[in-house]
Amino acid sequence: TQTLKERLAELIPAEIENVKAVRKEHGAKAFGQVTVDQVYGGMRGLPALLWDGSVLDAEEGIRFRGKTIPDCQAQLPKAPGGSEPLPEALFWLLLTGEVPTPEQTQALSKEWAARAQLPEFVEEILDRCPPTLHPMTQFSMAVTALNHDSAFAKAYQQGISKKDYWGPTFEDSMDLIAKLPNIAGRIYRNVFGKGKLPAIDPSKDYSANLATLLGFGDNEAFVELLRLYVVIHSDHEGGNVSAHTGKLVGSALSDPFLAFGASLNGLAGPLHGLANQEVLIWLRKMKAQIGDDISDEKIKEYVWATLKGGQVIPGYGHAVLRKTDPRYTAQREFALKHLPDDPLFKLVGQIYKIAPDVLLEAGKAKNPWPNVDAHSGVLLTYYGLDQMNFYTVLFGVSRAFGVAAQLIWDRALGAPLERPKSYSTEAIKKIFANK
Ligand code: CMX
Repeated sequence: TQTLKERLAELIPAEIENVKAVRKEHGAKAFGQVTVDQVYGGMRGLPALLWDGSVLDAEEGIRFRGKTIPDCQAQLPKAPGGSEPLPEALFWLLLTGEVPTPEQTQALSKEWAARAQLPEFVEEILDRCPPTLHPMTQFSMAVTALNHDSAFAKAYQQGISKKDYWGPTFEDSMDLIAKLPNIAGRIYRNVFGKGKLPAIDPSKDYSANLATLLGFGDNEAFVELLRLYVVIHSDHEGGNVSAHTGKLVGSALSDPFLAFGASLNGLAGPLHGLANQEVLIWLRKMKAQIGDDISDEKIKEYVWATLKGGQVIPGYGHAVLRKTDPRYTAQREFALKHLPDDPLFKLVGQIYKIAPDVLLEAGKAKNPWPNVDAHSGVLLTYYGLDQMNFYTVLFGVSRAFGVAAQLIWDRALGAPLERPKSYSTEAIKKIFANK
């Protein structure tokens, strides 16, 4: 059967022609106006980036190469006896727009297992980190250090031709994804005193290995959760902080390790990926304050108190979405199937009935509905992974899939250095002085 790299090599020439044709026909057309408010307002809604793996609709949520999360659950290959899609298959889909065969999916599991080992010095870097250093900081350091063995950086030094950039970028991306379970597992075990890291099993899929490295490999339901988790966290179009950062840094021809290390530093922010940690902290505080018998009225008061304290409700709101995040819904459905009576799950469901009305009444947030981070921690906690400052690492493992896929395409399509225009407030005043 054909490998992912072989299939990609077939698809690239046609896509280069496709892009040429689009630019020839539409290149000079305008999307619309750019307002001064967008410059001050975090570029919200500004059409500025090409991103092929996924597109986000404000009402409907994410589609990976045109497929919704339920489509992926129905159509992508699964593990024997499993019902969640395999992240291996999702990566193939993100890169090619096609659903791989079960054999092709399995070949990716094998290839990633074969590439999983870390250089010894990276293991040492992690082992020397104090357990008080945040897991995301450790994660970013280790990923950045993998640049030591980058095929792209080496090929560039040897004078590789621009048209061949995608090949070593692909190799680095495969290595990056393959090595993440060992990095994540090592951080988890070091920080939380969980003993020695077991070896990767080449006969197991990516998520099963990740679960084993974290110490939960015997729990098949947890492995299924990780499969779903990685798929839904993989990609969320190009403008979010982690995706855009990876693309931006990659545009300087920094290799995938440097580019994705930068993505992780953005994901580590509380308004982005760290929100999954913040949700759990917020829930625990709520329980500590209110006790176990939590009425709707008490929740309402707690949500109001958070807002009045000048803080955000973590896990609620979104820069693009205007409805409940389908990634939240997918996790809720998983919970209904596997842990319907879990008290923390019930609490999250209860908050879902209350927080949106409070946010609407407060009148600031454009989207009062929950996002992906409102639900993920509760599922992990249920299976015993209750060290919440580790949660964003799992988001990071997943986000590598989307960022890597676009980095490969960016190099294949010869994407240029990113360099938008900036203005000072004085310059803006001058430009519009007489308009
Ligand atoms: N709680 C309280 N206030 C909120 C809010 C929330 N959950 N969501 C938005 N707001 C506020 C904003 O802080 C902003 O206030 P100011 O005008 O005082 O600055 C106002 O409502 C308008 O913001 P917005 O246009 O609705 O939202 P943005 O596009 O600026 O920001 C986001 C989006 C996600 C950062 C914001 O909704 C938020 O802070 N949510 C909580 C953190 C969170 O869950 N982040 C995870 C997002 C998903 C992910 O990336 O992982």
